Formats: sequence, C-alpha cells, structure tokens
Amino acid sequence: MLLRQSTDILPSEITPPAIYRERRRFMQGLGALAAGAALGLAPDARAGARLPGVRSGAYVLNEAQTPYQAVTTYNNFYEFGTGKSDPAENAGSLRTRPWTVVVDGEVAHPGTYDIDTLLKLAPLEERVYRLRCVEGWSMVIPWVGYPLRELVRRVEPTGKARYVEFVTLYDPAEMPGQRSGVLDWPYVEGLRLDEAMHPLTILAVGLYGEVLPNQNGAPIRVVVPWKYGFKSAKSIVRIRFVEMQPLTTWMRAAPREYGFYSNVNPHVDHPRWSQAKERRIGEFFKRDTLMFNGYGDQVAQLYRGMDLQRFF
Ligand SMILES: Nc1nc2c(c(=O)[nH]1)N[C@H]1C(S)=C(S)[C@@H](COP(=O)(O)O)O[C@H]1N2
Ligand SMILES: [Mo]
Repeated sequence: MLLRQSTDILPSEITPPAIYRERRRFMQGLGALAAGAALGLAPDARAGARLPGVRSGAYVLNEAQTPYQAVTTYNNFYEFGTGKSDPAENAGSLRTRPWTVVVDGEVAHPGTYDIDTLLKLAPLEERVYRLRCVEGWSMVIPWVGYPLRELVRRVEPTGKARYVEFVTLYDPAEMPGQRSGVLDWPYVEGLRLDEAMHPLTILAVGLYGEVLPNQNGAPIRVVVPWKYGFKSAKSIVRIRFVEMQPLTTWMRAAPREYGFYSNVNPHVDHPRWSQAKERRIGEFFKRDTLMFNGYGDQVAQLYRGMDLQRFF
C-alpha cells in the first residue's frame, strides 16, 4: 500500500462461490489427506478443515458476503510478496504447527500459549465483519474466532498496561517477502488497551467456518473491524502489554500516511488519495465509506473528545 494503489479486480474475474467451493473440495479430497500426513499435522489444523462447534454469533451483517475465492486470493500479506495474488501463491511455505503465542509485558500472568490451547480458550463464534483496506477496497468476511478480551482477562493486565502490541512471525525461510526490505520486519501492530478489550475486537482462527488459510493469517490473527485492514495483524507470535504507544510497522514506514489509530474515516483522507468511497470486491460501483466502517454506534465513545484529524 506504500508502493501503489490497488488495481481492482473485476466481478467477472470472481468464480461464483458454489462452483469454486465444489472444485476446491474435489481437489482437497485428492490431495489433503496425503499433504496432512506428510506434514504431520493434526487433521483439524489444515487450512480449509471444518472448525467444529462454531456458534453463529450475534454479529450478522445484512450485506452479501464476499466469495471465499476472493477472500483467499486477493490479500495483503507482505511477508509473502506485495502483489494481491502473492500470498495465496506463496503462503504454502508457512508452517502453522507447532505454533506458540507469547503473551507478556505488563500482565500478572505472562505465558506461552500453544495454538491448540488458544483454539479452545473460549467458544468459537462466527462474526461477519466488513474489512476496509486503506487502499480503497472492502470485503465482507465471515470470520471464526472469539473476542480478544477473553485472552486479555485471563492474563490480567497490570495498572501500567495502556497498549497492546501484536507481533507477526519473523522467519525469512518460511516468509519469502521478509528477504526483501519492503517493510521493517517483523510486522508490528498495536491497539490501545480499551480498543483491545472492545467486544468487537477478535482473535480470528478461521473464516467461512474453516481453519484460516495461510494467506489470511493462519493460525491466528486479530481482526479490528472499525479500523483499516492493516491494523489486523496476521500470523501472530507475540502479544505484549506495554505502557507506551507501540511504534507500528506502517507508522515507521510512512508516518505522514499511517497513524496509530487508523480508524476508518471518510472525512480524513490519506495524503495521496481520498478515503470517502470504497469498492466492495465483486461490485462495480463504489460505495460511500462509513464512519468507523459502520461500527460507530459501538465504538465512537472510545474516541470521545479526541481530534480525529490529529489522531488519524
Ligand atoms: N503480518 C501482516 N499482517 C497484515 C498485513 C501484512 O502485510 N502483514 N497486511 C494487512 C492489510 S494491509 C490488510 S488489508 C489485511 C488483509 O487481510 P486479508 O488478506 O485476510 O483480507 O491484513 C493486514 N494484516
Ligand atoms: Mo490494507
């Protein structure tokens, strides 16, 4: 997003979900068992495996969901390249087992969580959220996960904890994009503690009822639906509670262009383009971008009294 604006994909380039998913299941049937066995993965760890016991949550959007094929082939994940199709093409090299997430910093109970423990930490829910990329496109994605606050509560932040930092895996052998200097690695993002505790903020482990594909941030990522997509860090290995506002990757790369808050806001333009409208992937005409991505009723009070032109 630092390099250029996105080129939109045309609706005609998107295979209807039913056809795509049928084709995909057929290929999975052929290849998945062998692949899973070869990698020594537990059966439920493979991308695309059905996640059991997912509750249909209270967060249902009355908007068409973006087809699975687009959600999983049109991605930003610079660890696997800067092109939209690079993550889907290159993320096969990411090993998601074994995987641990270190939770530390200003907490009473720091620890290292195994991914399979995290998967069972709280009931899995489906959350259908809008995702608005700062580049000007958006999707509607049925995530599977649970509120981040479920984890936060268990580790008990100390009185000093004011921010939460998320760190993505650093492993240039598995993440070929990290062999380039396009960003400072590892990818770092952050939230204020109250944003992290907000019930809309989730740890996502799946989408469309299935284990998260690698290109979407397997095995675990955050999703913060009222902020630009880049705040939702993928493939997280560390969650650190801190006193000072973290220096995030995009702030470091271009401080004039990307602020800490990065709330979706049609009234605050990116220095190089307007943020007033967006193209929903799969649609032809642009739509108006909504304040806080449409979640203002739930989150506006977090920013009461703040100048959002200044804290962009
Ligand atoms: N580690 C990491 N996380 C990341 C990114 C990235 O490049 N690296 N890209 C971000 C951006 S710009 C967006 S829009 C979303 C895209 O998520 P999706 O591909 O699952 O739709 O992931 C975000 N999380
Ligand atoms: Mo983005």
